[in-house]
Amino acid sequence: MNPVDLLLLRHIAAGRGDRTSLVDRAGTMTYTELAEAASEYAGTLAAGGIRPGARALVVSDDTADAVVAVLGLWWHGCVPVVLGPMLRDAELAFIARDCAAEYADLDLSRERRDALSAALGPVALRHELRDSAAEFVEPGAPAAFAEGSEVLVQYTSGSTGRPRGVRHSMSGIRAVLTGFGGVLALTEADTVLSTAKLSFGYGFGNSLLFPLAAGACSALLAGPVDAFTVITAIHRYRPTVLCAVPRVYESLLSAVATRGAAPDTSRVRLAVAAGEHLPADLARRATEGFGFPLVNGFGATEVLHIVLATAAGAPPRDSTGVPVSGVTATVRDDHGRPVPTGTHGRLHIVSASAALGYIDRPEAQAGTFADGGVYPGDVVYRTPDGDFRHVCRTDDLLNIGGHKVAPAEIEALLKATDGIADCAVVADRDPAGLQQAVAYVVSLPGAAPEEVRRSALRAIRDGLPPHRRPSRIEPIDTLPTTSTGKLARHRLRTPEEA
Ligand code: 3SK
Repeated sequence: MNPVDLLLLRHIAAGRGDRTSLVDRAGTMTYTELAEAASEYAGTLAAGGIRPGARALVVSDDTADAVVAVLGLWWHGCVPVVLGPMLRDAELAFIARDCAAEYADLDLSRERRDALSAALGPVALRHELRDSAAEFVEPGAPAAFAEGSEVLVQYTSGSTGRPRGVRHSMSGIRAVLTGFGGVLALTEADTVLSTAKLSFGYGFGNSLLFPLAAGACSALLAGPVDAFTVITAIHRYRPTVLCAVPRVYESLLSAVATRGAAPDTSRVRLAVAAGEHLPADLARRATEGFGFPLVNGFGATEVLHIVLATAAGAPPRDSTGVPVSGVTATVRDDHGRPVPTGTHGRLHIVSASAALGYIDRPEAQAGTFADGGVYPGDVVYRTPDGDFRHVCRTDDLLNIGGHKVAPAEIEALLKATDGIADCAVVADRDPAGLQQAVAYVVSLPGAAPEEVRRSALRAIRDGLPPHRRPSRIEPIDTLPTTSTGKLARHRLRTPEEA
């Protein structure tokens, strides 16, 4: 079986080839056109001597070309690794080495592509292959992937800031299609718009797996995600299903409140919020303000997509939901034993969507993939009516709009900045209850605090992509420590985060 059988060829065989599969700023593509483009892409890979089974980077914003690349790689039997263009060159080079990528399709400016090509090492490059392929190789039938073999790698942040490659299987893809796919219940009549990008597991499912499996249309949003671009996309594509992280709904509500810029959501039959904690008040305001049912989902890259979800149409409340079809969720103590209702513990998920494991991280793998399932790294509890409630992460990772941000990375950057003696980065809440990062900075003796703050801001702006920047820098005389002299992060956090 190949994902393209499930996502494309089945629809064509059933006579639905002329339906629209994708729409982006460049135009639309039918299922037949998408299959032709993917098979042609596979032909170029064959002509270029790319080995089926090779891991292949697709560095791109959300465009039809990126989807063609993923499907073409699958067709040829390769393993796509989709990455966003906002990653820095050093991070892309790290990932290329980490997953031993043999091929890269870089949808970047020519200057960036040229600079990056050298840093990627011995990787065949799409733009060179396309220019040099001597002859066209007629693509064959899609390669067969065994059910338990690797078909997809997605990168997620580790608590040290070193990203981890998560290896997914064909059976994992099938499991999310019947799991959270059952909640979405997409049909050919649907158009899905996801503001979460393909490079994030949430967006990959929303924009590629679910709509194509259903024969629906996926509307792809390239470029920055803000209230203006999202409202424009809603008007242009008229989605029936809208998927976003909670802070996008907050930004839409605030655009309505401050500028009267209400999106026309009359066609949206279902909206999904996932990727970060959804405050109950935001769920209520979004549902009332836009008039659509809002499903709150909890997912993790290690289980491919959403595994807990609230019921569509249920009154908004502070709930992380219940397991979707095919998923068993329990709350466990540090020894892996289930804890009673109401007691905080580690969320443990058993699902066929569980990944095969991490690339080359035996220690992290042993901690996460354990006790017959997956510990995604979250503290939760269960209410007497069976609902799960999210409490916090088990590690220090912050979750800013779905981006898992490692404080260690920001701290290392700031500690190397002139005038800074020490620093600690912790989570805080903004007025809407959404998580943000705050950096507490201790100045070196004699350094002027205002000057230090300015250097810190400069270092953050120059060294971090926008989604990983702290929203506040706070000067502090000394960092609090525990009795053993370790940093007492909990004393810097707001009570909700401690
Ligand atoms: O929140 C996440 O990290 C996530 C990851 C993959 C798929 C879906 C979600 C919500």
